Amino acid sequence: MNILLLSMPDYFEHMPPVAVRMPNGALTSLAGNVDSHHRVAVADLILVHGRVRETVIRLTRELNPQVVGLSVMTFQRRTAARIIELVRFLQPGVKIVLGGYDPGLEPEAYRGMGVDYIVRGEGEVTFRELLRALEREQGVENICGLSYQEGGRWIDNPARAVHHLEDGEIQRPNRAARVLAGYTLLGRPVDVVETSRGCTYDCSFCSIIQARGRNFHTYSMERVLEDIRDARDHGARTIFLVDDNITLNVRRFEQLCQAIIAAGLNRLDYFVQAMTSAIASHGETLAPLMRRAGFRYVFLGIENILERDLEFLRASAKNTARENGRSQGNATIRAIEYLHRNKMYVVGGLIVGNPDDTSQSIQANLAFAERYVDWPYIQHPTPYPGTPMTDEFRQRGFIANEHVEEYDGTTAVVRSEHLTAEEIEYLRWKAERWIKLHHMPAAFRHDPWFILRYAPEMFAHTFRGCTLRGLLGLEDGRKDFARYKEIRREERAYL
Ligand code: B12
Ligand code: SF4
Repeated sequence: MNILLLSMPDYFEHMPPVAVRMPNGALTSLAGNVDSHHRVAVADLILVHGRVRETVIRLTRELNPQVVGLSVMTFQRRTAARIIELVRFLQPGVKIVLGGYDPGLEPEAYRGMGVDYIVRGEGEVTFRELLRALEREQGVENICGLSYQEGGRWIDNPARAVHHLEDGEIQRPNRAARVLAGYTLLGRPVDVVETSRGCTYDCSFCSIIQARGRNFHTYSMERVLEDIRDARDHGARTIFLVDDNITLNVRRFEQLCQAIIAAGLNRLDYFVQAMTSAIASHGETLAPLMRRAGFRYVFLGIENILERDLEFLRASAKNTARENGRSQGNATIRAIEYLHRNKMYVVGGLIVGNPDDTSQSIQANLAFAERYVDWPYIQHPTPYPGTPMTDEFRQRGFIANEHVEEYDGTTAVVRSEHLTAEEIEYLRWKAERWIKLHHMPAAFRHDPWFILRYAPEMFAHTFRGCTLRGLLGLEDGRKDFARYKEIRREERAYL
């Protein structure tokens, strides 16, 4: 069968396509796990975000797919609906399959969209079994993790158990299936690699617990190294490790760093997401190893610097430093110091606009970001399907915006007890633009040609909507903000 797999073009404020165009790891993993006689094409539509309609038409004509799969996050739901409509029009008999966090956690939202199947949870085995059933014209009632229509009503098969990656059943991603080019992270070709799946924490803003429960499974070190080599051989110079929480097992993470060094793969740049507690508690040995292995940017899940907010986010435990099992207080500054001492950059993940936030509590977090982090990645709490936070916001009547295409993390869609959603977003937006500029000299030293060439575009993106008068304080900054919001609204119409 011919299979076309698409990821959505929608991006959010911190990932302007001029600087960041990341591949979707799910699609190549699915492509690597279908039976080998299928012809699979993977298209990450972020690579053509200004030409989505033309590209989908072209690919559908060229490939003539019998199956089209879409990977969708919540804020991409409206774009997914439009792509489904287009594909249906072009190829009426095609089978359309959805997967990813949003269809998996809120399948009901997709039921009127002309979709045939929804894969809930991990997709490799479910998708392979679905293709086999379609090919053999068999029923799908025994395929776990699948939702499908029968006689006009939707049936949800039982959930599929979380995969134990250790058994080697899940094959490496098939990167050769990609049919579009141009992935980049600040000018360097980038690829994504997984070393583990899952997490045992339960932060209230995270979709993972509802999606797969609290567990942690790992691929073998050999497989991880082969995967990194494959990414490199396909042109990557930066590797983004997309593990949910690689720092759950620090010992294994240290072994991974050693294995990367021993295999000579440390000339690549690495980007990883980490918990502050793990870095603070093990930084003495872990941070120098990470540096030697090539880690350059570490996304730290700081979440918030105030204990009250950390409690709401259920993120206190993962931000507590420990020594010999005893709490040593908040881990954030210690983690940042270890990373900086070892010449790594901190991407600071913070969440502001929580239910009891005031202007002062938000400002305290923004001031912290300005002082300590290299690249701010500040978001607002967003009521994604199935997160504990969503229930709480709903109960308190704080959800101010039900347009899910705006649930991108940097659009405030919930208010706090003291502030409107708009005010929360304005405070963050106003401060964060300037904090981002601090990192430009470091980015320039690493990739001077890219920065020279694209700095004007990156600057224009960061300051969209702003006038010189506004920037100089001669005009109310809220006018700039209103223009920015309007530009953002228009940008969201990808096709
Ligand atoms: C790594 C990561 C990123 C990276 C890389 C993204 C990329 N291009 O790969 C970065 C940091 C860039 C990122 C950014 C964002 N992310 Co993100 N990210 C993740 C993370 C940690 C892992 C995703 C991953 O690659 N996993 C590995 C692959 C193999 O697994 P998978 O994606 O789960 O796919 C499996 C199944 O879902 C399924 N499947 C998926 N698609 C399809 C399609 C078909 C057809 C089928 C059959 C099956 C299927 O099968 C796959 C294989 O088993 C997740 C999850 C988490 N626990 O937090 C969040 C997550 C996906 N991100 C999320 C969000 C919201 C974002 C952002 C909007 C903002 C943010 N919070 O950072 C931006 C948007 C990016 C953009 N487009 O502009 C949310 C999505 C929530 C939702 N309900 O939509 C998650 C779940 C985190 C959360 N908040 O809970 N993200
Ligand atoms: S530690 Fe990270 S992956 Fe784990 S529940 Fe919290 S946010 Fe999600």
